[in-house]
Amino acid sequence: MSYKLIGYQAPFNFRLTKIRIAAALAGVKVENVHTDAITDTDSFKRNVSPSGATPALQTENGYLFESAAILRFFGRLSKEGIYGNTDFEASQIDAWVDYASTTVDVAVLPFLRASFGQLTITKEHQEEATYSFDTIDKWLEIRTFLVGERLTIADVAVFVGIDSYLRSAETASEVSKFKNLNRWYLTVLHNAKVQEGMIASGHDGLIPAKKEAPKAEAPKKEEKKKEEKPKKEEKHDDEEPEETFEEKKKPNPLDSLPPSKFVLDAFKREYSNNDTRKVAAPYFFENFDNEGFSAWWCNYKYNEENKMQFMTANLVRGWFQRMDHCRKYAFGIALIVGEDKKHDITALWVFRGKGLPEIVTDVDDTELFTWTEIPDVKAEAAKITDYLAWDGETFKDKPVLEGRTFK
Ligand SMILES: N[C@@H](CCC(=O)N[C@@H](CS)C(=O)NCC(=O)O)C(=O)O
Repeated sequence: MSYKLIGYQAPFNFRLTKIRIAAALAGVKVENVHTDAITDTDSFKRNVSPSGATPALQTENGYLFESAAILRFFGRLSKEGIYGNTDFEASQIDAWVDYASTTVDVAVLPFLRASFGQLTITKEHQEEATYSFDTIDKWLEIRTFLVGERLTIADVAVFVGIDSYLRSAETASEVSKFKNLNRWYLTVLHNAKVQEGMIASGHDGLIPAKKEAPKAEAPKKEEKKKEEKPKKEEKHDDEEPEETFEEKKKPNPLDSLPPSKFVLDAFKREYSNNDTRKVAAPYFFENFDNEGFSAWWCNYKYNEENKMQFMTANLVRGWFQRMDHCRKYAFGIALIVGEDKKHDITALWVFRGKGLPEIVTDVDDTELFTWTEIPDVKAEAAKITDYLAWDGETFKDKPVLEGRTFK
């Protein structure tokens, strides 16, 4: 039997990811159906999901809605004990699945919405999230998994919420201090079936990129006067580095390049603190070192698939997050240009060294873009300046809707 999973597939849709992981654990095949157009119809609300919300699942016996119910459905189908081995264990699992829906997801959702610019995180949001992490951390002090001795759908339900927080919250590094939660998260993440489900849901399945402390990103041009000094990340003396979410660093050939007269950090400071057209752009053209650096035009290959602007912005945000380890060697501007439901992603990047560095080609997103090296930056000064300034002749036909700076 193949099931049809109805919902919008996107890496940040943790409800869909939850179901995909359960399906992988249960060994059932699930086909994804995108349903932007049909969920708001009377027929969908009468027969599939009363509020029109997704995910929903089409089965041979009819439809199911509520992601937790679908999770349980696959749990029951599994012969692998992912819904416990006794009735009592199954009830313990129910308790955690409910806790995930009523407490963890509720605490984490504001952070996902904030990452789309839909709300601003308050002290109360942060306290609620921290509280829920603390409760799980204490439970895991003497346990490997939430229930029993093996991975169950209880772990899946809680995992996707924590994962969503780690990828969307500016304060994600906060989770590292909950050592048991941290250890459990990595155990679940590294499970082969969990990986299979995550990848099937469009998620990269990687350890989340380490977040920088909160700072003003993508400031409006007029606000681009002063760069806020990045706040130091909270350090905890008892932290063991190998237990954090940070990816291990490998030696980088860019570190052994001969010194360059173009100091990327100095340019970033000029760009953050001064008028772009009058100061930062001229600084760039005067100092750019064509031997020690390369500059690139970069365009998204699948612009025709862009739909809602906030989703495209989220795609760019995710891309920049996954580029985080390149910060010392890269500067970039990504712009969403065009109109609301018909827009493109276009970017300008500057990298240390010649050719696309390995640390950049290692990022999965890199192959979603076409890359064209700019042989002589001065020859393309007008266009480069427009990108730096997020306006100008270049965007006459497709105005800049929003942008993000990688610096
Ligand atoms: N409790 C529900 C929540 C479903 C939900 O809010 N889904 C979102 C997308 S992930 C949605 O469909 N929102 C639009 C709507 O509610 O019409 C579940 O876990 O399935």
